[in-house]
Amino acid sequence: MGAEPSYGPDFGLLQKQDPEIAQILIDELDRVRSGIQLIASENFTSPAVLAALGSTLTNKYAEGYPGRRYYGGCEVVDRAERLAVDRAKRLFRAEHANVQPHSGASANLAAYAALLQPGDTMLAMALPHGGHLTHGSKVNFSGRWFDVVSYGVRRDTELIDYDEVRDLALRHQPKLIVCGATAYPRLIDFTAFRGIADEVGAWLLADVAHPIGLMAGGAIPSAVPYADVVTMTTHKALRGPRGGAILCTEELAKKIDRAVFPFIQGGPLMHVVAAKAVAFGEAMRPEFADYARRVIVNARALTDALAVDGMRAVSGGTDTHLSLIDLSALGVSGAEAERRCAAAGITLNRNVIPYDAEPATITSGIRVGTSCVTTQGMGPQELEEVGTLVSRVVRDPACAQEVRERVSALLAIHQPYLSEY
Ligand code: DSN
Repeated sequence: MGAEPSYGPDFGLLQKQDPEIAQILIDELDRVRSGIQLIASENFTSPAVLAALGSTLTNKYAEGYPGRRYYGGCEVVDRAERLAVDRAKRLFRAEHANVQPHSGASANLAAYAALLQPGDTMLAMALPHGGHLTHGSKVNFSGRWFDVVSYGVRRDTELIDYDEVRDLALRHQPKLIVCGATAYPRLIDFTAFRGIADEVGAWLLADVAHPIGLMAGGAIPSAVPYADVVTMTTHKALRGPRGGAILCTEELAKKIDRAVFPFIQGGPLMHVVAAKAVAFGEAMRPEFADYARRVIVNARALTDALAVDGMRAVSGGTDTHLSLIDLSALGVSGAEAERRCAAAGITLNRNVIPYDAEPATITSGIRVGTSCVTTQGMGPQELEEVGTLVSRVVRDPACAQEVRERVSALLAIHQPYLSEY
C-alpha cells in the first residue's frame, strides 16, 4: 500500500492549484494519524475504495438504473452499478439491492416512501434509547410526516423490551416496524421483531447501518432473512465509502427502486457506487470475516477495561463493535469526557444513555467503537490499554500529556493508511 493514498495520483496538481484545500487533506490525515479514533460510526476505507471515489466516474449523470438511464453514455457506469448490485446481493444473500442512496438517512427516507403514506403509523426505537433521528424524531422528516410510536429499553436490563414492542404494536397497529439503532450495544432479536410484525400485519424494516459490516463478515446474525427491507450505510463497520444502500425482497424491489429514483433522489453518485462495489468485494474476502470478528473481540476488551475503572457499560457489555458507557458514577458528563479525551488525542463522542437526566448536548455517557482501531491492526491487548488511557484522562484531565504520549506510542506501530488491509 502507498503511504499517502488519500492524496491520489494528482495530489501535486492539487497542491499547486489549491494549496488551501491540499493542506486540509494533509491536516486531516495527520489528525487521524496522531490520535485514536473511537467514534463508533467511522472507519478507514481501503486505498482501493479511495481510488474509486477519486475517479472520473464523478462526472457522469446516470439518472435511472443500469440499461434504463435517462442519459446517454452510461454503458460504462452501468457496469459499475451492476457489479455493486450483484456483489451486495451475493454478500448479504439478498433478493434485491439498491446501491444508489446517498446516505443512511436517504435510504430510510426511500424505504418509508416505498412502504408508507404521510400520516401512517410506524413503530421505532426512541432516539434517547439508542434509535436514530430518522426513526421518528420530531426534528426530522420521519417525526413530522408519520405518526410515530416509540419503544425503548427496560430500565433494569437496558435491553430492548420486546414485550413493550409487542404491546405497542398490538395497540397502535403500525404499518411499519423499524428495528435497528445507533447506540445499542447488544444483538437485536430479529426473530422476535419478525414475529411481532407478522402478528399485526406490519412491514419490518431493519436499519442496520451500524452493524452491517459485522453481518457481512458473518460475525453476528444477519437481518436479511427476517426483514422485508434492510437499510444500511456503507462507511461504518463495512469500511466502504460514505453512502447508503437498501436490500429487500423481490416483492418490494420495484417499489424501493422507484422510491430511491425518481422519488427522493436524482442522479446517483457513480464514483461512490463504484466504491461501494469495491467495498462489497473486499467484504467477501476471508480477511474481512476475520476483521469483523476482531472488531467485536476488541470492543469487549475495551469495554472490560473501562468497567474496571467504574465506567459502566450500559446493558453490562457489548455483542458488537460499540459500547455505551455510563459515567454517572464518576461525576463527569459525557461532554466533559469527550473534551478531556480530545486533549489527550482520543476522539470519541458524548452520547445520551437510556433514561438520561442530561440533555443531548451534555449527556451522562460516551459511545466508543472499535472499527477504526481494528482496521489499524490493534488487538485486545492494545484495546485494554486504550481503555485504561480513556479512563485515566476522564478521571484526571491533568494526565492529558502523559496519556497523549502513550497514544503516540500505540500509533507509532498502528497508523491508519500505513498498516496492511
Ligand atoms: N451519525 C451516525 C452515528 O454516529 O451513529 C448515525 O447516523
